[in-house]
Amino acid sequence: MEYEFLNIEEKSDGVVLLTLTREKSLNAINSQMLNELHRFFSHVDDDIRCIIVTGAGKSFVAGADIGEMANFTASEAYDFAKLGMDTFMEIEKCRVPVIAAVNGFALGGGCEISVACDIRIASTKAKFGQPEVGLGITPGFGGTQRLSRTIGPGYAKELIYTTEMIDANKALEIGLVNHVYEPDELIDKAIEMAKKIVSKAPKAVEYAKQSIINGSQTDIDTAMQIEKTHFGLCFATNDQKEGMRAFLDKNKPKFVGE
Ligand code: CO8
Repeated sequence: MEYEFLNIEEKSDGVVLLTLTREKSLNAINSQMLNELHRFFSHVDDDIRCIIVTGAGKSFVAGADIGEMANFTASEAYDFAKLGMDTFMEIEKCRVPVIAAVNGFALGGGCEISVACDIRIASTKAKFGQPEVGLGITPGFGGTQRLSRTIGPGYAKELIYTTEMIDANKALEIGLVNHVYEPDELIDKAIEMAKKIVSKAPKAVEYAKQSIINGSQTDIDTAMQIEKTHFGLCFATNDQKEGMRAFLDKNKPKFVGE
């Protein structure tokens, strides 16, 4: 598929590096980039096992495109927010894990897309923030919801109300990112993590993701039911037989993804 603002690079073992390439605008998200992201994440090929999202140049994503939004009517803004939310939901619910490798500015919609990913790692150059209320708007791509579910309402409110930008170390301290690396190590570290993930049983990873995502959005009894269902489904896969046989035979499992 052809994209103007996405570069899709297939690494080995089903790991894909998706780079946002609107570098002149610091990868600010416009409608076209959103449509392209939506197209990619709504049809993730069966052979893809883990996706890494990063930004070209010095920025991850410097937010939604302010030039495009400036003259929106209320109804156009609603439609833009809906497209962003639908797209980020595709990322959150993507069949395979998505790692955000945050290489620079992750502001507004940029912070929001990172939080829609399963795991965030950052370079020492990363900067996170939610500048929206300084522009007279609220976060509109899920930021008021996912950020507080990720770092708790206290820090989420502080970031959103003050618009203060934080660096990678502060992001690490508040649990917004899992690891911080030197800029030239970031993608290699993301690939290393992705390769660890894809070496495990694909269906088990998929079911674990579904249990975490769906379970975190419901009450604990329903969540446990979801976990039980996925746990049970694992026992209908060949990979469960292979994983346990390999352990008992003291050798390495060969997972086939079924
Ligand atoms: N939108 C459009 N263009 C942008 C954006 C953006 N968000 N960010 C940067 N750019 C452009 C600049 O205008 C500039 O373009 P040009 O060269 O043509 O003048 C180019 O990128 C380079 O930017 P700077 O010269 O400003 O680079 P600096 O290194 O000096 O500064 C900053 C970098 C600090 C990142 C600065 O560019 C900045 O503050 N950008 C805006 C950040 C921001 O406020 N982001 C939040 C946007 S709002 C949002 O994301 C809401 C999401 C929900 C939407 C809901 C739908 C209704």
